[in-house]
Amino acid sequence: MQAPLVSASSQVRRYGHWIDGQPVATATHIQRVGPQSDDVVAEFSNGSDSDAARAIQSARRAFDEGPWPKLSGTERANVLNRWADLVLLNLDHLVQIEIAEAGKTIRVAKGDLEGTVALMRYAAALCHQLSGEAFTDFGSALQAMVIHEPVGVVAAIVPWNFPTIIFAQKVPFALAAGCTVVVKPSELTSGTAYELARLATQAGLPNGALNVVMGYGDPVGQHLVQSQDVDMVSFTGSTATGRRVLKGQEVNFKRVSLELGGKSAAIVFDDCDIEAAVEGVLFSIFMHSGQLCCAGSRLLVQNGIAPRFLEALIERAEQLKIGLLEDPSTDFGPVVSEVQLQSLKRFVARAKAQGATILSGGDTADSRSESATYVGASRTFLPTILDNVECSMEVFDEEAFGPILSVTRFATEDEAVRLANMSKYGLAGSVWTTNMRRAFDIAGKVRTGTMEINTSLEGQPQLPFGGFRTSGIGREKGKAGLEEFTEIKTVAFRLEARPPFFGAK
Ligand code: TXE
Repeated sequence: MQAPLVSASSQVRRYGHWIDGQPVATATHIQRVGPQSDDVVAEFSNGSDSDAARAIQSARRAFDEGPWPKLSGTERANVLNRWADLVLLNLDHLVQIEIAEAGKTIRVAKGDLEGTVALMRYAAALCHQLSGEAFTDFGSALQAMVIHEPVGVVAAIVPWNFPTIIFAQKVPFALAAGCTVVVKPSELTSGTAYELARLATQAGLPNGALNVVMGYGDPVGQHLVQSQDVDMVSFTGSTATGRRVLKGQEVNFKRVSLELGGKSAAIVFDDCDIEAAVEGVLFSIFMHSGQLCCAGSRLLVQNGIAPRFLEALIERAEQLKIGLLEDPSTDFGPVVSEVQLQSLKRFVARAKAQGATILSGGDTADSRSESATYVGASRTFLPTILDNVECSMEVFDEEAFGPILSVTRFATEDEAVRLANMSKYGLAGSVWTTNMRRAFDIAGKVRTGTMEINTSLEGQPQLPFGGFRTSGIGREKGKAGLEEFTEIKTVAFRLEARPPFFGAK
């Protein structure tokens, strides 16, 4: 039987928390005005400290007393696979929520949900792979094992840009390791987290193994970060909030994984396949209106090809179709909120004042006559390309978190590497060249968690994701993404009594 939403009587979905396998109503709600218009599209529970505490206690009980951590890998995998099946069955509903709350185009939203299912199935397969090591070379009297145990109760704090994918990079992996989880979705996009948790219960996940508590970062996120009953915080969001999460551990020392910002470089050489490079660069900065941490937001282009490359890039950027998010031919949509929109406008104004040249975009879509009639035009920031960006400018290394590409030219390979590494971040990047020796050399020299050669934004579940420097700590996805949610335990055992260490009694 499907548990009802707290209220689904009108177009506006009203959500409670999901705690201990059931919906929990709250007195007050956060109204979500959708990215596309002034309409309220959902109401999320405005969680309190006591709601957060209740969700933590539910997860704590499920870990300390419940069956989940003690199940076999096969039993856990069966639940995760059934969960993935249910997500597929409910895909259209989940896609509609992502369109309404996150402002995704239908193509991006579908891709996210399919990616979510793939991550769940991969995590299910990993349930069988929590193996350890055995040490048998200490002589006949002693042997030892090194094993992975679930870390315990995990608080998964999720941002608004990829509410399902980021959820799925954390939650199924934590569950596969035998942990129990409390999810705190963004106050802008909480709907799919609730739905995914409801479907998990339907798939047979024991009550309390996955809880969703909605609300603002303060108090709900803050409570999760500080609680003594939470063993690990897995956080994705801004570098500033990531710092607060780390500071919260001065007392507790709980495990923390952080997936934060980026200012990734796409390095384009004269000898690249120009058409493929243009499409790859375009995709990596303008997908979901550039609201992704691994966006290729810095273009480093070699002098010889720069004029031709930029001409082709501008032409393609200006062809991107802005329109109704539900229309499969729409390429590009609004940014998530008015706050974010104003921040992008100020960012471009500062870049201009510091000497950058706007080659394309720089304003909202209602400034372009052919887009002016589209209902979300005034909330859509046009694909923007800024030229003549120097290392000293803010735009060179600050994350805009929107569709803004900065362009810097280079002459040599060494200069390209130096510019790419001139960043406080180290999340991702790409290199575009037909010279494979050079490509691998550069992939080795750029200090980021992911480097791609002649491609961008490959997000397969097998590939670990995370950053160097202020881009974060730890890895999600891949086998590393499972081990992240485990503690290592050494178990030594004597087969014969050890000779006494101290003198005779
Ligand atoms: O992020 P926050 P916001 C960047 C982007 C954006 C900026 C602000 O530049 O403009 O961050 O966005 C919860 N303790 N990114 O405000 O604050 C919060 O409720 C615990 C990059 O949305 O980092 C939400 O669930 N949790 C990013 C989550 O943290 C707290 C994606 C992220 O919110 C908290 C999104 C606290 N004190 C924005 N305060 C990326 N790297 O992918 C807030 N939260």
